[in-house]
Amino acid sequence: MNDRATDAHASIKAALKAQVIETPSWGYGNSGTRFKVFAQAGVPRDPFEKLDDAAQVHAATGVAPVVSLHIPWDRVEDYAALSKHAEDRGLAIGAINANTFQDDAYKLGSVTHADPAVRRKAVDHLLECVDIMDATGSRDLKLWFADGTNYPGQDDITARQDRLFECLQAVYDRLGDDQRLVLEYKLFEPAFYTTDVPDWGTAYAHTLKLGEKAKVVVDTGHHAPGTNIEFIVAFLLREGKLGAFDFNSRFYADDDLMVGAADPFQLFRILHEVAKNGGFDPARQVAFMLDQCHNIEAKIPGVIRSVMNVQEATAKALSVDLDALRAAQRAGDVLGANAVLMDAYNTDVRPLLREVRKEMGLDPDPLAAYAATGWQQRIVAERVGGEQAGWGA
Ligand code: PSV
Ligand code: MN
Repeated sequence: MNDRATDAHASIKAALKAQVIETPSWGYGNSGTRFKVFAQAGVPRDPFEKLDDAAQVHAATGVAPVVSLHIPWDRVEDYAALSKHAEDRGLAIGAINANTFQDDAYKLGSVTHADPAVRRKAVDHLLECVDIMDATGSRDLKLWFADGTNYPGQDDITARQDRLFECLQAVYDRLGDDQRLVLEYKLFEPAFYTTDVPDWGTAYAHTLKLGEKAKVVVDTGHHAPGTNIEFIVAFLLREGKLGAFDFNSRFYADDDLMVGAADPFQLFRILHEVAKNGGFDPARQVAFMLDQCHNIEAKIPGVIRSVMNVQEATAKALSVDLDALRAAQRAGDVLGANAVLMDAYNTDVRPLLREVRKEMGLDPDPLAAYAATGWQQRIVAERVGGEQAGWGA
């Protein structure tokens, strides 16, 4: 290796060691489609046990020390105790995901509902989530609204935007100095005609109006097929409005499959924009979260595999020779520029990641490391009785 290559190698390794991937509490619980939830043996029965499983993922990978919660699925009596439970296992509480989509009152919407009493109920829940952030040290309130309409004429599109903004403003005003509101968009589902926050433009406009503490969440499964997600990422980063990712992969709609499973090249292209635009710098405060459901695969190994997929795409993205890329771009060398990018994508970064893990004092193979702990056999034997956690459907 020449000096330049040695420096690049060292800085890629440093960035990989510093990476933080946030895992979702609901990924450890039972889940399924709207047709069937398949229960698995050993699944957690409460949020404390979910954190115990998340700690296994962190122990095996060394880069997953943060766990997002979902309220009410993770509602507990004592949030300080939950936060302490996390801390004792080397974890921290990440985003608090609000839920205004599973109550009968929300049939026609939550924060966009025509009835002020329903909007009040929704805002009260969002404010409860901010209280939970205070108690757990969480930085981010993550908002996704199932709000929308199924039929033309059902409700007034503009009035719904007005109601949405008014509610967002009330919640934004309650945030502490170091807290943020991150707004997630999704093209459709459960509403099929209009959705009130369907795309990044709508999320961007609302967060821009709200202020500095409001950012956009890009859930990779929430776009129309063929959407250029890396463009959205580049744009939001440029505007300082990229708050977080919800990583998962999709073949059809919001499939919530393991990130990097369906289209690893897309994940690489997205993370290339992140790397090129400084998005891995902790000061930019981009949260790299998973939002997945492991319906048929083993859950803890499924989360570990997902973390590894993000690491691999990150290592490739960090391997792009940006000087060579920019030189080719300036020269109008279309094929040369494309080749620089493809060289990085086609690099086998697995040996590099094994090296990184060894230097972090970890087993180079996280899945083998997890299997060797015997944790899976232990939870299957011990977690009997009680009600297994699920996503509440
Ligand atoms: C909605 O589809 C979503 O992506 C949001 O992030 C939710 O909070 C999450 O899934 C879990 O339901
Ligand atoms: Mn999501």
